[in-house]
Amino acid sequence: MMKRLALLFAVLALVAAACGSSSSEDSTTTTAGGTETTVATGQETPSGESTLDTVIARGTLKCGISGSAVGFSETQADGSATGFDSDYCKSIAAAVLGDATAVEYTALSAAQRFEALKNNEIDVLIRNTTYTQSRDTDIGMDFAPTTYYDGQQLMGNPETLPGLTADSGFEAIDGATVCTNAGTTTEKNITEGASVAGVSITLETVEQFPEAMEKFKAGTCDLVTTDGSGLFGNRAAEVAAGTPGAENWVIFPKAPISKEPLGPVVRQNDSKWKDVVDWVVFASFIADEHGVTSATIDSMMNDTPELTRLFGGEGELQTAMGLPADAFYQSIKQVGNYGEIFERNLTGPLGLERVGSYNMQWFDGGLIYAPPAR
Ligand SMILES: N[C@@H](CCC(=O)N[C@@H](CS)C(=O)NCC(=O)O)C(=O)O
Repeated sequence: MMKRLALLFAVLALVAAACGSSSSEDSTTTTAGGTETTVATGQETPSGESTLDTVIARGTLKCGISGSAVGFSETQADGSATGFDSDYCKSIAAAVLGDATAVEYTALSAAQRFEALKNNEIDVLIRNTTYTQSRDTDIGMDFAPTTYYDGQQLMGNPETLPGLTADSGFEAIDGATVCTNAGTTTEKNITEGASVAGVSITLETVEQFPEAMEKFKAGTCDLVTTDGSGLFGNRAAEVAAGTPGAENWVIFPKAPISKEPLGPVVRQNDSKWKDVVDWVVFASFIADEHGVTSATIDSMMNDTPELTRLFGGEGELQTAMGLPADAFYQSIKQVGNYGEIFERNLTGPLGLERVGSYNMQWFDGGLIYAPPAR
């Protein structure tokens, strides 16, 4: 009898330990790559309230950005930021707080970003971040709609790699030292791609992508690799800065080696907040779809019943989400629609074309598609 009781207690102890280990979902574990972290999968906000309540009570939005991603988020001397990603921080602040300037930016490296979100250092992460299965599940994030459909490419200098052209492929990188920043899909894709193609590379990772650019210019790295938009932006910036030969740097292969759907990220299980971030993005898509811009919104906001609802008139749905009725009017009025944000940050200054890319509206052959506002 005593033996059976002892066995029962031993089994119960094991069960308890197993239950205990499930609560260790709250602990941080480093993946094999050493760059991404697994975070809590349970309640993510400190006191059980939605991040929406926290942001409203604080009166500012804490937005995690890169701060050094050309065209996407570049920190300015006064602490503000410019770029496609940081404009979405502003759109969220305009919607929730009525003020696009009510944003505190935190510059984060790729390797730091998910931990910062997990630790409530930021309310939303908008940092060239690719939506992947592991980030959505194992790492405990939730992804808002994709705002930029990207793909990974490489960049090289044909003066040091003779014969390199935009038509080159993996064969051109055999034996090369390839540099990128750590904690990214980039390092995984290039390692996997080279192995599948049967070529051998030396991968060197740095903390921030600008360091990879410095090594590339110094000749320590034969090639750099990241999202195509990043390569395009960096090359344009170097040409503008007068870096000798930068205009001849080759971005290849023509067909990117991966899919990199980039967009805002929130902590998982914070559905009220995710709805807000989702619909700020969708509102920018719908305004773009109807040609409603920051300049035309006052005259066009009642052109269709959907626009009337979306911008706070009859049938509006924003107050039911915990937002002011005019939340999306403020986003568009203060920051602009999707096309304006794209043009202002990417096409205008860098020559990154939206036309012909997946970032066109669905009716123009692209993937930008918002559900109906009703
Ligand atoms: N989209 C990839 C790559 C993200 C990434 O780090 N992109 C570079 C390309 S521009 C970047 O943001 N660099 C700026 C920095 O390192 O601060 C990911 O989510 O892992």
